[in-house]
Amino acid sequence: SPFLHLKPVILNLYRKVFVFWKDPSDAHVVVKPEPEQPLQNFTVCLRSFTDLTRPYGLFSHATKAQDNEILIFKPKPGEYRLYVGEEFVTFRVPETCIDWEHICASWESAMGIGEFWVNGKPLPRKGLRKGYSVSAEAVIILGQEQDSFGGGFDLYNSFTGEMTDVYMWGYGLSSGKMRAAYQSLQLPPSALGWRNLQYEIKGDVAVKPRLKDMLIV
Ligand SMILES: *[C@@H]1O[C@H](CO)[C@@H](O)[C@H](O)[C@H]1NC(C)=O
Ligand SMILES: [Ca+2]
Repeated sequence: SPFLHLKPVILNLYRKVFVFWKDPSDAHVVVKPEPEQPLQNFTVCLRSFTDLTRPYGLFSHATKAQDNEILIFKPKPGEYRLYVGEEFVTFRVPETCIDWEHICASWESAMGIGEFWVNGKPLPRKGLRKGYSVSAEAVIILGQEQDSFGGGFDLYNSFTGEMTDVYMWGYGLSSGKMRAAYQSLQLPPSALGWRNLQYEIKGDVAVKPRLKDMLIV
């Protein structure tokens, strides 16, 4: 597994961002959740800033069996895809000006309901993969879409821009906590957290202080 060679830095990235500055690129960031466990429920949140109009992968959780085990992918402006266990649902979002965009995606196996929140507001819920369990032995990568375990990137599906506030929980966040994530308020303990992120940068990604005109305090 790529983790055998992972020498992760564990850092509080508060008020910092990853700058994915090369386009196209195979650059990415490997992140490691704690604990690693099979998931019947999850929530992933992150904030991104880009002027890309081509497709790109933001959050890619792949196992040896399935590369799109959990995937948040933007095929074009105004659309996000949430994949769970190789199936996906599409969430349509208003096309906005170039600004920071905060998203949270959650899924619960019992009913197979997926939620997608953009800038603190929910979109109509959609269903997929009822009764499924997301496998724990995964590689989680920011800024690329995996087509094989830990790799198989399409350089023209890479993310270029800035990313911050990446979190993952092994349960569905309440509406109040979804809004709290958008507002950068106090959040419950998470499997992946921006303030204690276990990560390794691969390639042309820089850690920089966030710019002052960022929307959120
Ligand atoms: C997943 O979420 C459902 C609904 O909130 C809950 O009933 C169930 O116990 C959760 N499963 C796990 C393993 O946490
Ligand atoms: Ca894939």
